[in-house]
Amino acid sequence: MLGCGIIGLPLSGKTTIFNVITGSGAEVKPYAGGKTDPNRAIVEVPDERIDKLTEIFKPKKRTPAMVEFVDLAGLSRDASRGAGLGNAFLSFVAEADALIHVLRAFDNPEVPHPEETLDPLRDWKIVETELILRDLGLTETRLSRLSAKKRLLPEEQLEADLLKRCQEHLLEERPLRDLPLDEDQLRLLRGFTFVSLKPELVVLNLDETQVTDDSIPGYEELAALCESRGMPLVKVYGRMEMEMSALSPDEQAEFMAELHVAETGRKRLISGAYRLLGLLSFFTVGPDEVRAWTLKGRATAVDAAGTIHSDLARGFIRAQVVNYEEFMRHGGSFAACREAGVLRLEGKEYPVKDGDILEIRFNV
Ligand SMILES: Nc1nc2c(ncn2[C@@H]2O[C@H](COP(=O)(O)OP(=O)(O)O)[C@@H](O)[C@H]2O)c(=O)[nH]1
Ligand SMILES: [Mg+2]
Repeated sequence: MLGCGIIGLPLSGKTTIFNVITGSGAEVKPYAGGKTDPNRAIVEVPDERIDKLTEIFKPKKRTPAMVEFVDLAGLSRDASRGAGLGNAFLSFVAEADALIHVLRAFDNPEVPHPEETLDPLRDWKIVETELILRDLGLTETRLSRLSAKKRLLPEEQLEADLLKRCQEHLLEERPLRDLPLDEDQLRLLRGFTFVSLKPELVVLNLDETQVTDDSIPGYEELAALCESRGMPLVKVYGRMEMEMSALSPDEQAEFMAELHVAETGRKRLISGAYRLLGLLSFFTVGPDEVRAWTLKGRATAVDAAGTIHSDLARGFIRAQVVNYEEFMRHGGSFAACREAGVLRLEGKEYPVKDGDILEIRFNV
């Protein structure tokens, strides 16, 4: 299962955001500073398509797509040099497929700020620098090991050249996710589990009083940075939304109207994370089960078949495909889709698209 790690300075609201995501309105656990074992939760990806398909097929079982979230202990300044929970923390970060970086924008006199003042952009840089320094350490260790060799094999030379490029980039204080790399290069780097290479979603944790952008310190610079670096930025009223999940849907709607948000933070965070991970969903439908399956990036019909069962990939003949949108346009009926000629048969190499409804024909 793919997972997102929640990172940020201590007391930025990571556990609060974790509780928003898991929908538990429980009181925030006290600051987990002395703890290295993170909280984990596997949550359902909200997707109205699976709800609609369930209404149509009335299956015995409904299985949505799932993503894991991990609430990590706070990362402090100098963590890459072993300060605080430094290295233990960074090894948990290395396990994640994507990062959710929580920045504190809320003012709360009862909750001390580890850097004393409110400055989300500065906080982002502190944590980002720790990720960069950790990766820099890894490149240096490996490069010095390679340069100690008398002669490099061709693939080692390739690795050394690539690591030098990474090192130069990191020395400019840039995360590796900004470095253009092709698939082969990414494969070469995979074993290092570089933390600054992981895609990042930035969460601005707001207080319920901060409904306008000018009430958020340094908002414009932060938004510009996220824009230029291709990082999605999500504003969430952390504590408020956490408490809200204990309320009735009507009461929730009322609060959301007051805060001028159309969708709950929970939905925006989970959907954002799903997209960030580069995931797409395809569906299988029938009287027994309506199910969303997860694929990563570019995947073919035979990859999809293999996700369901290895037998389906082995004995793959054809996939019957119709996209969800098309299916709904034809009244949610396969017969109508067939008549209209939109129900297609595709071969092994067909690139599966988000929302495809598949039926695999196979023979083993
Ligand atoms: N006023 C206010 N306080 C918040 C908000 N989010 C979190 N807090 C408080 O900040 C403290 C630290 O939050 P927590 O989620 O434990 O931070 P963590 O150390 O990053 O996990 C808790 O006392 C929260 O109640 C918020 O949006 N507004
Ligand atoms: Mg915490």
